[in-house]
Amino acid sequence: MTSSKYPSHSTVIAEPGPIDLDWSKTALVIIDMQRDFMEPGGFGETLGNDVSQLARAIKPIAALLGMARDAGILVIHTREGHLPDLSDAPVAKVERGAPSLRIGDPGPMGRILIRGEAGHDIIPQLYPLDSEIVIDKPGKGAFYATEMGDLLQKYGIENLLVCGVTTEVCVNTTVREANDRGYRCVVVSDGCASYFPEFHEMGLKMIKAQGGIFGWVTDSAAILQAISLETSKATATAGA
Ligand code: C5J
Repeated sequence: MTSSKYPSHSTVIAEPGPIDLDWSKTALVIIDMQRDFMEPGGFGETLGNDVSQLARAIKPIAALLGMARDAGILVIHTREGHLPDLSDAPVAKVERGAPSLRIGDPGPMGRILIRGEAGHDIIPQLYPLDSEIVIDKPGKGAFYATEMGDLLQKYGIENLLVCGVTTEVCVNTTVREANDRGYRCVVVSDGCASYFPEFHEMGLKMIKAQGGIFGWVTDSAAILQAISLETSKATATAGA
């Protein structure tokens, strides 16, 4: 964290209980906000999903992204996708189900879920800055076959604020991977979405159940409020 305008740590109201976050050891992880999942003609729609269900996560993520950029909190974007020759795509993944187009097939936004194609890119509203980290992942989790673990270690990160799509697939898989590696994961409920609202609800419940078996759940307002409360306390103390 590089800005003195923000506190060094804050207590965030969350479930199953509040969590104190040292912002210098916290990264904002934005999972797979790609055109392939968010827009018509991409991977998500080929699977028969209503992609409009995911749009609700954009505004809360944009608010968190703005705060993180302002405060100098490490931002990591992820993208699910495969190499053009599909050498990193398991046959079991490519051949699964009965999609209208399979991974690698040409679609309206280029080849489905292939790195470098328009559909693989992140939506304009949340587009990464050149200075931000973008992790390309072949799987659902952000740690499998990626540099995620090394990067978090390099930056001294202990806590992850996780948002993105979809709640029960790539968000949950990443949180489970991170939890096993010792990271505290705080999942932002309104910054996640699913094609299936009931899976979104259950995906969040699974994380915070049993005393927070995989992590914590909060919302974007609670994070923004925790930061601004601590900031106003610091300002009042400085002025006393
Ligand atoms: C899916 C993802 N749902 N990003 N990927 O296949 O959640």
